[in-house]
Parts: sequence; C-alpha cells; structure tokens
Amino acid sequence: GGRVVTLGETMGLLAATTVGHLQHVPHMALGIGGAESNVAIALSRLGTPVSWTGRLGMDSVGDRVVRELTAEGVDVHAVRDPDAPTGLMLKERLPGGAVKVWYYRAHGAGARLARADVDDALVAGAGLLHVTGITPALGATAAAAVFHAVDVAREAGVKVSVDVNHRSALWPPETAAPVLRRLVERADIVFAGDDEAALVLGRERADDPEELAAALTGLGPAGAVIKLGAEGASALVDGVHHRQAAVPVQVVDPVGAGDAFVGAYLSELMAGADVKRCLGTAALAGALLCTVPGDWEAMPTRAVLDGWTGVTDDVQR
Ligand code: KDG
Repeated sequence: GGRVVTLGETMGLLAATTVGHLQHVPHMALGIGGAESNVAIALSRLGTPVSWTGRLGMDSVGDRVVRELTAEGVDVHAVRDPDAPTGLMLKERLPGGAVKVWYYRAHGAGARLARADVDDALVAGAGLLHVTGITPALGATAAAAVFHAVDVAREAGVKVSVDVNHRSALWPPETAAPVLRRLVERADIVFAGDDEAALVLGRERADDPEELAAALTGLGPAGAVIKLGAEGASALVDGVHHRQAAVPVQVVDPVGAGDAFVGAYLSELMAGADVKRCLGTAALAGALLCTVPGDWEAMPTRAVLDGWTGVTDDVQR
C-alpha cells in the first residue's frame, strides 16, 4: 500500500467539439489535461491515495485544474504563480480520425515548476514517486525539480516510476535522449513506447519489444514495460518476461491511454498484485480511456473494471 506522489504540468485543454481543421471549427470545449495528473486521476479512481504537485497561474483555468483534481480525490499541492498564466493545450480532430495537439505552454506557470515547489517530506513519506519525461522538457527549473524529487525518493528508499513520455514538440530528440536516459537510470520501474525506448537507448529503430525491455532494465530499473498501443504491452520485471494483449475497443480519442495504462498498473502494484494482474488491468484501463473524448474522463473506476464484460452494442434499459 501507500501513497503515490507525482508532479508535473497540468494545462487547460481546449478540445474541438467537431471534426475539422481549427481554422474552421467554431467551438472548443474546456477541460484539463496533463500526463501526471491523468495518472493521478487513474490511481484515485482505482482507490490508491495520490498527491499531485504542480505550478498554476493565478487565473480561472488554474482554479479549474485545482477543482477538477480535487473533485477526483487527488490531494493537490498547487503553487499559484502570479507571474505566468496556466498553460493551454488545443486538440484538433482531423478528418480521418487523427488527433492533433497544439501546445501553448512555453511561457506558462507549469514550466516554471522549481525545486523549492517539491515537498520533500511528502516525497520521502510516499510509497512510490511517479514522474515523466515531459517535466524535464519544460525548462531548467522544472528539470531540476524532477531530478530533486527523484533524489529525495531514492534517498528515502521510495520506489521511483518513470514514464518516458517523449514529447517531440517540446525538445529535439538529441537533447531529450540523454536527459530521459538519466531519468530511466534512476527508476525502479520504467514505462515507454517502443520508439521511446529506442530513443533512450540511442538506437535508430525500435525492434523487438522484449529486447528493448531487457536493454532498459540494463540501465538500472528492475522493471521495464513497453507500451505498444493496439499491440498491447511487453514487460520484463525481475528477470521475467510478460506479454499482454490489447483489449479491442472502438477508438474515439487515444490521448491519455498511456496514462490510464500507467495509473492502473501502479494502482495494482501498490495493492500488491502480480505482474500479470498489473498488466491486465493496465491494458483494460488504457483501452477504455480511448472510447471517450478527453485525456482522462474515461478512466475506469474499480466498479467499471469489475463489471467489464467486453464490447457490446446492447441497449441497456
Ligand atoms: O498523455 C496525455 C498527456 O500528454 C496530455 O494530457 C497532456 O501532459 C500533456 C502533454 O504534455 O502532452
């Protein structure tokens, strides 16, 4: 058991309500999004106590982030920054089904996260610290905050989870690779897409996922989980390989699926489940997340997971 502590940037999310290019789409729906807070919501919905730390502007969108996360049962440690607005993210639904994300975050409060914003006692008292490769991409102070939190956790014997989450819009691969690698080297468990694993490992191509997982554990972590989207996942934990199939669903919006996967995996891990169960729950949560627009709204609760009987087009009366 124990509490999961995470930190990162959460933004206002403006999502087009209809398919089309933003030059024509007339309406956007306001919500929030952020990889680490998405994971926090997943954990909370599955009953795992979780804290999120981040920096927000002193604006209404920042209030919205606090309100949503609090409503989801996340313990919110928000530093309100008077000198920068809460960042924004726009989601465009392209004809053909692809989703395109535009960031307006470079000068936002979240990117100004700093080492002093990290509550050392909270981290040292946690059961697990979860961080992602997005935060170090935001700027020097945010990177320092992440590595500081990781150091505090390691010194206190708190396990560290890292989702590589490479965001190519935020930094070029040659800048990202060594930083992401440093993060992975400090992790107990690492989650990565196969392309992200290849980036961390300095490889041209993502080849065999089992081999990628093995190479990642070679950097330090006892566990490596390669997220393969519609192909499921491949994991190597404590020297044992595991393969997980994806759960087939009708994909409406895949953004956030990786976070649902990680949150569900970590929730099971904190509950003491074995790897097979961690992966099974993760795959189902990731699949369900894709069935609804929004980065976190479709995160399943325990009741939803337990009641899952597969895809159906029945009418329920
Ligand atoms: O994984 C989904 C996140 O990427 C999204 O919610 C926003 O944190 C975000 C980012 O940097 O893209």
